[in-house]
Amino acid sequence: MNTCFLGCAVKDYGNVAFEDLVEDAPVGGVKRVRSVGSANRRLSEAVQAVKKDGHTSVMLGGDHSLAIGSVHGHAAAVGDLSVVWVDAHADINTPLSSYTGNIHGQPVSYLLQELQSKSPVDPAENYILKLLGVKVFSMSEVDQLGIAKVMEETCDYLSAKVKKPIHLSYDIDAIDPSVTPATGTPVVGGLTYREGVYIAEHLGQTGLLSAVDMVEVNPLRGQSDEEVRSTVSTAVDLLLGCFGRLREGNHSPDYRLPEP
Ligand code: B3U
Ligand code: MN
Ligand code: MN
Repeated sequence: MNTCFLGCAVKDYGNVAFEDLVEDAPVGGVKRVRSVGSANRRLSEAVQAVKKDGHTSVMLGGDHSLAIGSVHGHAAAVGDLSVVWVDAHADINTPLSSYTGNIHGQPVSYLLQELQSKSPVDPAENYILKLLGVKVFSMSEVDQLGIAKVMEETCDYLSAKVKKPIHLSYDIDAIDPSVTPATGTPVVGGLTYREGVYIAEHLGQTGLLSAVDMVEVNPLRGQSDEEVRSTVSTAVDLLLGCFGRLREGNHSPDYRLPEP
């Protein structure tokens, strides 16, 4: 166990070893079902082990389909959760509504009980979000309200009834590609660095953060060392924000100016 400069104890549980399945033909247009299924089974077990040891889980990825196992393992260990999904995409396609067949566009649909019996309902993700009444803030709302108001409303919504542990699933492609270009499906017009860090800091300060996924960081997609550096260092800053790093500095309240 190591201690980071924020005073948090850090234990590295190591990489989750995934099976390399050569035979993994698409099922009804959905790609790599067996590989993703087996990887998520192992990841779920790994997250359960972290939660049973009493730690906050941090999962670094990787394809956002990994959130299926991460949220599953978290819920299996602690019960009811609030999930906050920060993303340029909704990731709520069902196997039949998906036009790409990529499971990274579908994890939320597998996690929602309401979609298990009537999957799929409609090709449009927007339709599904409205149908289920999922609380969503789009980029236009971030522009209209400002990130502080969006996060205030998010946390009011989450704690309206009971305060449940929060699972934050943070897709790096939610941040504008001018800052985090090394990712698989960048979308122009995303969150600024400061908005992205604010989300992390605000959720960290609730004291309810119980698991964090930081995903779709893909150094192979960077066009230069600088693109990779900027993406990775932003991901690190987002994680530090979750764990209490303050941009004004973490100063001890006992600090006194040295006497001459
Ligand atoms: N909605 C599209 C695109 C996409 C979703 N998530 C990512 N890309 N990273 C899909 O494939 O379902
Ligand atoms: Mn995603
Ligand atoms: Mn995305």
